[in-house]
Amino acid sequence: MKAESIPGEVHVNALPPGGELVYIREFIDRSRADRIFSTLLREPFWRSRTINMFGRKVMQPRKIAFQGDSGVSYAYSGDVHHAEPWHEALVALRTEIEREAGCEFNCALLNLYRDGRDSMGWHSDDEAELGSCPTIASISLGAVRRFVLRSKEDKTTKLEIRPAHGSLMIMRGDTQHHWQHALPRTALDVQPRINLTFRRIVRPPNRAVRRTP
Ligand SMILES: O=C(O)CCC(=O)C(=O)O
Repeated sequence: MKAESIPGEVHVNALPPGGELVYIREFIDRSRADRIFSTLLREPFWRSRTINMFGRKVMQPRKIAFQGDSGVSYAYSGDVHHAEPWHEALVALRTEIEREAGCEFNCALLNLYRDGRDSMGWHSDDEAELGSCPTIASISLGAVRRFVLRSKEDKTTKLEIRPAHGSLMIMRGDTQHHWQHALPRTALDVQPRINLTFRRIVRPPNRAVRRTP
């Protein structure tokens, strides 16, 4: 399976046996996407984090930030993170994404992939604090990278998307129950990419932490 895209088109991919992925190629117009990308890239809030894997501390291959409403916490990368205030560039964007997705978000995880060596390993966004069928809305900015999904039931069943600069991808329904996703590293010479994933924390984390390599 492969989702091809043409400008402005909306793709809705059913993900049997459960879940749905919506891809909107030109959710943010080019000049605004350029502005948000270059503003966020310059911000000092990006952090390198370690993750505990099999008793060892490993540096995560990307930089991250976590922003949201006051008092929101999220357990990931081996720790509980408390939301920093929303960056002004994300405030209007959040409302537009909520309108599109038909639900509300109270936080966003920001990922900065500096080059092709930065990546995100296979995982599902299935932490208990996101509730049982979370809607995850993901904005891509900057370099185009491969975003891949694979079925948990049959790991050879895959879907690949190359999210465009300014695009929006929404995973909803049972997607996190049946599918994992990843952003693989690449040997290609690629420029930085920023990804903003808007989420809704529905209950406080219980320190059962997400470990995403
Ligand atoms: O950078 C991406 O598109 C993937 C981000 C992701 O998988 C996550 O934040 O859970």
